[in-house]
Amino acid sequence: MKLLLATNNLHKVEEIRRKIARDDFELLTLKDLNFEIEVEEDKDTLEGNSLKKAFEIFQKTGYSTLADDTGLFVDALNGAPGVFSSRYAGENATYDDNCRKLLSELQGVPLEKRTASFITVICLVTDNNKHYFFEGKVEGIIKETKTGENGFGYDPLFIPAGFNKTYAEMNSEEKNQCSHRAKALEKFKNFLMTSNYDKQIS
Ligand code: ITT
Repeated sequence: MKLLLATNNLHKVEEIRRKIARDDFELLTLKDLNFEIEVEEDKDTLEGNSLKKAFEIFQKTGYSTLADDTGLFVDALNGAPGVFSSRYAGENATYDDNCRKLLSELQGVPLEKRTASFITVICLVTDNNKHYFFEGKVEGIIKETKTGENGFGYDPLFIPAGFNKTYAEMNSEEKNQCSHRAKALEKFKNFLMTSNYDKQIS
């Protein structure tokens, strides 16, 4: 059974692999296939972008494909950066550029008003007419300074509710137990188990 991960983000690959790796399951990456493709994320929802990524890559490769689209939705910024999380500070922005921009937009906003949600939508495409969505959401707050070295993206700024440290202060196992992506992947795993769908993925 083979499943292709439609992402160029190696941090995501690592988190997904840790969460759903199984002996009977071969997880392929675009890198494994020497496949270089950047799907334009021009939809205005996470669902739209995850479907677009999974569908385009399914069509090009023929493999059942899983794509992840994730956004950080900050309440005090009316949901920004949201679907634009990867290019918040500009087209070629680094993770650090995006974090700085977020901190500057939130300058002067007190901690209790720095509430935010991380949302991941995972889309599975198995043939031309079939796709499935799995969503994971975690609420939390945006810290006033970057803290922690682990993870990627906005991890040094996001403290999930119920914790007193950022994702970047957690080790990979801890983040992978409580994160938005982990929650979406749990739903995906349940779907595979309850639907027997794994027998059909190839
Ligand atoms: P692919 O589209 O190739 O999967 P990407 O990095 O562009 O990779 P997204 O559009 O889903 O992925 O993610 C948007 C941005 O949100 C991403 O660049 C990170 O800055 C941030 N992000 C996503 N998941 C994150 C996580 O688990 N922790 C922290 N930041 C994350």
